[in-house]
Amino acid sequence: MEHHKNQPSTVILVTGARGQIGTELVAALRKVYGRKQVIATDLHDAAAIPDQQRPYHQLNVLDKDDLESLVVTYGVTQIYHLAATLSAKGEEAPLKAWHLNMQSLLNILEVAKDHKLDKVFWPSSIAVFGPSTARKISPQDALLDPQTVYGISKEAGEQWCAYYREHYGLDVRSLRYPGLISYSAPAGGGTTDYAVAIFHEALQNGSYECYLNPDTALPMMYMDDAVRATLELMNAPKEALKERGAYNIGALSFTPAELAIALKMHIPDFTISYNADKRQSIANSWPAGVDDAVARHDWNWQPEYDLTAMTKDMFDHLEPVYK
Ligand code: AKB
Repeated sequence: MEHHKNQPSTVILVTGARGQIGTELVAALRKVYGRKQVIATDLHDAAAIPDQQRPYHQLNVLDKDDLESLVVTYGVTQIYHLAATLSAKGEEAPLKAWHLNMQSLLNILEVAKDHKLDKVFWPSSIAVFGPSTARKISPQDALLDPQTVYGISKEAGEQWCAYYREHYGLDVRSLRYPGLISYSAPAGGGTTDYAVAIFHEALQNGSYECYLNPDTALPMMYMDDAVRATLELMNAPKEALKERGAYNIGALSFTPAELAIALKMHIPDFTISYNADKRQSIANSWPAGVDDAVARHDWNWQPEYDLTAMTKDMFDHLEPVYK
């Protein structure tokens, strides 16, 4: 039976709840379902978590017994599994990243299957694409040839999700997130993180040294759009979702030079310099944009934030912090 979003029986567990996506997704889920219906979990010590951010539990997603005991104790009906090591950090310790990303997903899928959970959300990424994908805009059904361990874990994860869906009837849903831009929590360990760091450095120092070349276009999205996309996908009727893997979702595509121009509208004397590092080769393997026609068709996906609106909203929230 599908739980309607307003039924009190919906209990959601979120892993990686203190991360860049988790911070905002937990808040959005609590608005819809109520605070107590959303159990936040992460590696941080529970003692440090303020009351208004509870229920919160310290959880290492590699510990399947702990995960299972939370699911049973709270009568969890849905899991949003966000904990992962991202692309740049993953290259520093590939086997560790593989183990975390894959084993945690398998733990979630197993527990969800065994306890007959209603739904699971697991994010994939544009990191599934590689050099054989059309550089300008990647189709939904592109050949996946990821170049990073993170990307390989996302490609394999898409296959595992499809396996559990097909073999066990588990309702697991997934999006290929582009680089995400937000003001609440820092991005960490990704290749697209520059698009968040640049705002903080611009406001703090008036300048930024970018680790990608000026003309490196990548798919990006404002967090409000990403959170809305996630909730819309999770609330879409199951029969409408025809995609076997994860859905491409597009919003923005810009280069560091273009983002710098948008920032200059707010800080006219902002300066940017470039000093490409290892992350450049990861960025070079990703497309500049994605074709999201299938998501638009299946569950009416529509982005709302363009570059100007995103930049303005970032400044509206961050300017008071640095005053
Ligand atoms: C990263 O840069 O690794 C992530 C992603 C695109 O999945 N932001």
